Amino acid sequence: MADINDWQAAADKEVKGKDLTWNTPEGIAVKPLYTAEDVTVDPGLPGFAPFTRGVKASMYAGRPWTIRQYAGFSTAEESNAFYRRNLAAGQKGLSVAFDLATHRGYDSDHPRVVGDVGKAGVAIDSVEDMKILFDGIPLDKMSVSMTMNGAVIPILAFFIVAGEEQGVERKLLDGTIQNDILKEFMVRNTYIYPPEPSMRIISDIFGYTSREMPKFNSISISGYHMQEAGATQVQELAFTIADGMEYVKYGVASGLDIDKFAGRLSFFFAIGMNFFMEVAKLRAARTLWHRAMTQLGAKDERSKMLRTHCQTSGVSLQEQDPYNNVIRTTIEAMASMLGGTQSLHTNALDEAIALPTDFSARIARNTQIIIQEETGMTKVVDPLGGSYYIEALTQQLVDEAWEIIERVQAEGGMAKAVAAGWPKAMIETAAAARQARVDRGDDVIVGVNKYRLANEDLLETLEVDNAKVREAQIARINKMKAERDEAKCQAALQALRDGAAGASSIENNLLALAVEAARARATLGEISSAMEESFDRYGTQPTPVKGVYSAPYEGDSRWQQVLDGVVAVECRLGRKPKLLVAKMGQDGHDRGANVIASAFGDMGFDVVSGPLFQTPDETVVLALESGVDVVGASSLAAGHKTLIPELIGKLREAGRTDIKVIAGGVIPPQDYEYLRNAGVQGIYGPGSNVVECAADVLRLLGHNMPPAGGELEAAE
Ligand code: MLC
Ligand code: 5AD
Repeated sequence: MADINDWQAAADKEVKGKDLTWNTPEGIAVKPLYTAEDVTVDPGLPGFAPFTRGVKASMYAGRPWTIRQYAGFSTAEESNAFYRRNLAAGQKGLSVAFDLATHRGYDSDHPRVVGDVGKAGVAIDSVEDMKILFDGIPLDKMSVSMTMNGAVIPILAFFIVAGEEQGVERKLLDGTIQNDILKEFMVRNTYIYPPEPSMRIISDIFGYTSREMPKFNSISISGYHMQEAGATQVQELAFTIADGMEYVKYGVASGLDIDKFAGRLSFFFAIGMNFFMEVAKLRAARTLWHRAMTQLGAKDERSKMLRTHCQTSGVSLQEQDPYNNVIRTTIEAMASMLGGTQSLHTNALDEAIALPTDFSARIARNTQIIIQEETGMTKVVDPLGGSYYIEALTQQLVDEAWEIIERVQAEGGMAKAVAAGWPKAMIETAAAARQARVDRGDDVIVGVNKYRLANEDLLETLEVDNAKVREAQIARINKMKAERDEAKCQAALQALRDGAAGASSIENNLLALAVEAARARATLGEISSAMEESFDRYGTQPTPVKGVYSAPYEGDSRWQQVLDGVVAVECRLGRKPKLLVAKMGQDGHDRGANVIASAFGDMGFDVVSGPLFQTPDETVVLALESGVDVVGASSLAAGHKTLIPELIGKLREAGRTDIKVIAGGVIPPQDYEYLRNAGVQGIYGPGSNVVECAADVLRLLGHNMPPAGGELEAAE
C-alpha cells in the first residue's frame, strides 16, 4: 500500500514541485492532504464532554436547529405583521432587530435620532410598543431573541411586562437577550454607559433571570460582530470565549453560584466563506468552553456546554451581482449546521443594499428549510466527525485560540484587554489587510473584483419612510404620557435612579426596578436617562491602524500614481490634502470608516477620524475647525438621505461650498440621484476599490488623475 512519501512524490510530480500549502489569514498553514497521522485528539461522542461533536446526543436527528431570522423595521405594527407572515411560512423562532435610537437609549422624539428612527430595526419606546410587537404571538410558546446591549435594562423590562400583560408568567418566558457589552466596546459600538456600570448591568441581569426566568438565556456572547469587523476566525474564537469567561467571573464576583447561571449563557458566531474553517471553529468553540468552564470551577455539565446561534456572514455578501449572495449564504448555512449550531439566521440576498423584502426574506428562510427538509443532511449526527482535515483543524484552532485566551487571562481578563485596546487593534489590522487583498484582487470575490458585470440590474429594495414612523412613534409616546399616573411613574424612576446610584444588590437590582418603571409606563429614554445620571454616557475616539493597507502595495504602479497625486496636491496647497471621515447618527458600524481612514492615511492624506454618533451640526464644526478639504460620510444604517443633505446644507450656511462631500457605505443605487442632487460629489458603495476612491478624491481636488491602467495626460 502507498504511504505518505509515495503520495508526496506523486503530488510533486503533478504540480512540478509547487508548494500547495495554503496560508490562511489567521496564519494557519493548511496542507493539501490530511491523514490519520494528523489527528492527535479523540473528539469523543456527541452529547458528552467536551462536546466537540455537539451538545446533544441525537443532535438534528432528534430536533433540527431553530430557523431564527433576525428582523425588524419601521413600527411595531409592521414588524409584528412581518413576523407573523414569516412564522406562517416555516420560520421557527423570533429574533428582534431594534432601531439604533432604541439601541442607544433614546426615545423616538429625541433630536439626536431624527435620521435613525425605524430605519435599521423596529422603534420601541415603551411597553405599549412591545405589546404590539408580540400581538398574537404567545410568549410562553415562542422563543424570542432580542439583540439589545446598550438599552438592555428597559428592553428586557418591557418584554417581561408585555409577557405579564399577555398573561404569561416570567418563569415561562423563553428566549435570549444579547446583553454582550464587551464586544460593543470592541466592534459593534451600541454601548450607552462606560464599561464598569455596563458590567454591573450584566450581573444584575444574571441575578434576576437566574432567580425569576429559568428558561431564558441571559446573554448571547457574540463573536459575530468581530468577524464582521474584520477579525480572523482565530481572533473571533479567542475573544468570544475570553468574553464569556469574563462574564462568568463578574457573575461569580457578584455573589452568584456559577452553576446557577452558567447553564443559561449562550453564544453567537458568524459563519463566513472559509467552509471547513467555520465548521472546525464551532467544534473548537465547544471544546474551548468546556475547558474554560472546568478551569473556572463549574461542576454541572450543562454549565460547560456551549450552545450557539449562528448567522451567515453579512460582510461576505456583495452589492454587485447580488444573486451570487444566495449561493454564498447556502454554503455558509451548510457550514453552520455541519458545525452543530442550535439556531441559525441566513442573510438575504439584498444584504449589502438594504433590509430584506418579503421576497428576499423568503429565499433566505427557504435556504434553511430546504437543507432541513429536502437533503437528508440532518439525519446523521456530526457527519464530518472523523474527517482527518476537520479533526486536525479543530485541534489547531483550539490551540491557536487558547494561546490568545491565555494572554488575555495573564493580562487580567477581557475587560482590561478591551480597555487597553489591543484586541480591537488586532481586528482592525486584519480588516485593513483583508481590504488590501480584495482591492488588489489577491482574494477573489466573484462579481466584484473578478467576472464583474458591465451592467447591473436594479434590485427592488425595502424603503422605510423614516419621517412617518417618527411621527407615529411621537404620537404614541405623547398619548401614553398623557394617560399614565405621573406620580407613580416618577416614583418608579426615582427608585431606579437611587438603585443605580447605590451598589448592586437584590434590592437595587436594576432590572427589577426597571420592571416597576415599565409597568408605570416610563419610556425607554426615561429609564435610560435615570441610570445615565449616575453612570454617565460613554464615547471614544477612533485610532486607525497605520501601514497595514499599504504593505502589499509596495512597488505597485497604480498605488504610486496615487501617492504622486497626493504629493502634487500637497505642493499646490502647501499642506497635505485633508479628509474628515465622518460618522453621523447612531450608526456605530465603523469597519468601513476605519479602513478608509487607515488607507487614506497610508496614501499620504491628512485624515481626521471623527467620533461616532455626531449630528450634522457637530460634523460641520469639526470640519471647519480641522480645516478639511473633503468630508467623507460613512453610512451603513440607512440614515444617509436625512443626514448627508443636512450636512451639506449646514456647510452652505457656513459659506463653505468649497468643501467637497462624498459618501460611502450601504447606499442603495436608487438613492444616488437624490444624494447627487443634494450636492454629494462621489458615492462609494460596498465593493468599491479604496485606491480608486482616493484617485477620485484627487480629481475632486483638481488633480489630473489618469484612469486606472491609464497614462497621465498632462502634468499638473
Ligand atoms: C434541542 N433540544 C433537544 C434537542 N435539541 N431536546 C432533545 N433532543 C434534541 N436533539 C431542546 C433544547 O435542550 C432546548 O430545551 C430546546 O430543545 C430548544 O433548543 P435549543 O437548541 O436550545 O434552541 P433555541 O431555543 O433556539 O436556543 C438556541 C440558543 C439561544 C441557546 C443559541 O440562545 C438562541 O436562540 N439564540 C439566538 C440569538 C440570536 O438570534 N441572535 C441574533 C443576533 S443578530 P431546553 O429546555 O434545554 O432549553 C445581531 C445582528 C446585529 O446581533 O444587529 O448586530
Ligand atoms: N432586519 C434583518 N436583518 C438585519 N440585519 C441587521 N439589521 C437587520 C434587520 N433590521 C442583519 C444583517 C447584518 C447583520 C448584523 O444582521 O445581515 O449584516
